[in-house]
Amino acid sequence: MDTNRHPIELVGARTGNCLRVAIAFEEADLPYQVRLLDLRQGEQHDPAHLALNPAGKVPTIIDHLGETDLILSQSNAILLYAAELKPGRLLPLKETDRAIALERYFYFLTDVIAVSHSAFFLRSLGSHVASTALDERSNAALRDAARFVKATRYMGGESFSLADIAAFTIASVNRRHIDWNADAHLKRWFDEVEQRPSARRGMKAFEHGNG
Ligand SMILES: N[C@@H](CCC(=O)N[C@@H](CS)C(=O)NCC(=O)O)C(=O)O
Repeated sequence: MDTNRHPIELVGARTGNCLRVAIAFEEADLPYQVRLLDLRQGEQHDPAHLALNPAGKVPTIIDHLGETDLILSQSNAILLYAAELKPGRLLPLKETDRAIALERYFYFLTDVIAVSHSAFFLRSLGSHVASTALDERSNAALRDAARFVKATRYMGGESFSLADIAAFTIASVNRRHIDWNADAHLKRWFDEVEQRPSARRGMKAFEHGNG
């Protein structure tokens, strides 16, 4: 663990957006401290949290840098910040390799995760036909990612990257929609990431906080 910096405060709950951040901090060996909010109790709308994130959402991080604190929301911006703090840990150093890893990262964010979130929202409104269609679209994109891990060990190339973190959290949530017997490459990749210490620790970060 990097002990030369203050722990980053990670305000969140056990949701996919927050878990991605925790796994990224674990993988990058960035010290962090979880502050749990109870979303069901509406703690994200408490004035203290709204002062940090006026949208009333999680995750939000506070990086205590000394004179000024960096307060950052948007899980995917936080992941990119973590990647910048620890070059080579979450994205490849070589530009062309990094471009491919980012291409895959955005594939999971936009074609899989965003579509799945839209389906969830529509279902909460009672629009079952539309939500089922979007779920199928998201799951098909996830299954199609098998071609990435057929070509390389990880989703974004030969090294573990943000692409794997994005893919892993949504694959965990939707694991019952994947026919794991039908694609050995996807299963090999998922099993490997699931056993990775950063993923194991990150997935538990919001159970009781981590510090
Ligand atoms: N695009 C934002 C989405 C943030 C978001 O919607 N967070 C959810 C939890 S995953 C939340 O705070 N929900 C509580 C609420 O909307 O009241 C991100 O990636 O961080």
